[in-house]
Amino acid sequence: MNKRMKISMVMLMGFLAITSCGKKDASATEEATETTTTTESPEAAETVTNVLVIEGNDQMQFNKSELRAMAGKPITLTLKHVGKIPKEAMGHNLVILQEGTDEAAFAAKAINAKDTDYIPASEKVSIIAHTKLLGGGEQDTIEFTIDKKGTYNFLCTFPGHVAMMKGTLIVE
Ligand SMILES: [Cu+2]
Repeated sequence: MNKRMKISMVMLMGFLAITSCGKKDASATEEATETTTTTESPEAAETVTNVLVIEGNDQMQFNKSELRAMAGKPITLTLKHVGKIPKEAMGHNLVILQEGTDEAAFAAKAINAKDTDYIPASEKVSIIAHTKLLGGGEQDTIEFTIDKKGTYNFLCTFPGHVAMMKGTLIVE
């Protein structure tokens, strides 16, 4: 085998190793996460649950309809718009409402709040927390704490999106 061939063989093998490794790593991590959550004590699990990540896409969907967090501890929530359409046409936000808020009435008021990115100033008391309005490729992280255990509705207030983009945040 001449030197040049050897080099290209080594490079090819290195490339194969990287690509196959990447796949292996991903499944190994998943397995590891599963085992740790089952073996860890409930106290240890609590510390990881308050980091929430949710995605919105160009099909007007969140990738989760249920989020869970612990009461009385700071919650870090990241909304990622994984689509490509700008916010003027496919804007997404995530607004968490106080318990007992009439979601339909809230969304109807939000439609008229274009100047404030569809966050209606008159309804501030009904809002626990909200992200910015995002376009494709953008993301926003917010931090808030909910002391009272309960089930809180969340929604995207971009006009028309609430029909598809809503869910519940369960605080335990
Ligand atoms: Cu939306």
